[in-house]
Amino acid sequence: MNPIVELVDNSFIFIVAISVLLLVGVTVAMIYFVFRYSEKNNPKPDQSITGSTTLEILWTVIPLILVLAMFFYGYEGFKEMRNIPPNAMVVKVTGKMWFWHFEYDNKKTSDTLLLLPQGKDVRFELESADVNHSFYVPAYRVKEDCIPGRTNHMWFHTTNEGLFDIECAEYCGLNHSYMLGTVKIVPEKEFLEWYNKVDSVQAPDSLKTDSLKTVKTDSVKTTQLKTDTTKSAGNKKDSIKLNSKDSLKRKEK
Ligand SMILES: [Cu+2]
Repeated sequence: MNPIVELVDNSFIFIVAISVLLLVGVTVAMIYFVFRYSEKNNPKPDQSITGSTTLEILWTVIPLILVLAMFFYGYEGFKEMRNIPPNAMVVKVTGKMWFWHFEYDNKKTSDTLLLLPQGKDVRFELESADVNHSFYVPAYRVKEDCIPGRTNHMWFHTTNEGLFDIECAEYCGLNHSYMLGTVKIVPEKEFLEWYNKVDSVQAPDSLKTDSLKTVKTDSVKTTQLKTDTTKSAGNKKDSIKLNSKDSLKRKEK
């Protein structure tokens, strides 16, 4: 299991358990006191109750221990979140109004969909192109602000294959609630196939033909050749047409 997920869940369950215990304890005591010390049952107020040092110490020390325990569990999770493995793969995340932009080490980019290999440590470098955003991946229990003019860091270890939500957790304007994305975790082989595939780019205008508007960067030269052959093929077609017209004319004659 992912260490961050485990630690965050432990501290969450610990805090919820203590909260539930306190809620139940306080509620039960309150209901008991309502009946036990009601005016109806005690027409004359009891004047014998005085201060108790033992009680004072108990209700100071017990909550202190509980709060320190909550801090301990929280801090364990925080340490793990800050302890970024040095050889983790890096993805640059840029929050923009209103979508997520991802850039990998080899300059490959994508918007909204974040493809990651299974079983890897991934370090995110978080930036913003405009206003404050917050990169939040609930399934991995991580959330970190994207602030213009600075780079924040975050990481997690990818575990199960599948699709996981990305949300913006910092109100960032009109379409904040639509600033969603998806982490897609796939086997490493499948990821590398995508990662090593060169993105298609727009061909320069001089190379554009009607049927071929986008070409791969590494096949630009081939395209130029193809364009030339298309032209000469076109010429041939024209000449064939001319010939057939000629022959028709001849037939008419
Ligand atoms: Cu946002």
